[in-house]
Amino acid sequence: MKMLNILAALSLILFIGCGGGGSESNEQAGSTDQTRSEPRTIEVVGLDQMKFAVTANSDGITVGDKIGQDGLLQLETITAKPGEEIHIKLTTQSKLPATAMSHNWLLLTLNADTKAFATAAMKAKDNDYVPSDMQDQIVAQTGLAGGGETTEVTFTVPEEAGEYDYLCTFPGHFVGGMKGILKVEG
Ligand SMILES: [Cu+2]
Repeated sequence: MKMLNILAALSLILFIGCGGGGSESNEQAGSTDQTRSEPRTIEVVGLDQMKFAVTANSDGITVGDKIGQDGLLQLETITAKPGEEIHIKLTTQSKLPATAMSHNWLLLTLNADTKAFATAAMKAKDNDYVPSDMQDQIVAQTGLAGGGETTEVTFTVPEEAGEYDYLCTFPGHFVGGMKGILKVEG
């Protein structure tokens, strides 16, 4: 943990030191450890069909059926290493008003009661459908994104191996299937 933070800080200093202009030779000279401290970005699309989707299959995720337009695929599982930095970039694809169709992405703790969390969330409209008395069950959360909007979060994958639920807490979406699993493999 601490080591990763130090590496992240070091690579930031190196980056600033380069003036951000990006001297390619310097970047290539960077050790693999520094490369690994860059967050992994996963671009997720939120659909009216109440599903998380991605544009293509890739390493570190598993996908299901095609969904929506543009050949999107349903995102089912994200596989991650303990302590890995992940950047979720969620974009809502919808023509509906935000009050009728918005999405968020919340990762819950290993022992969270996801169903109870989603039920409580429905009553938490004033807090963007995040139950404020259940903060201890949240590992990471984005804001709400209406049609055409993007919301993001970068978080550190928990150290404990296991299957962590993620979901959208907009009313009805969890029950509709807007959920998946972050598999932490030690
Ligand atoms: Cu949703």
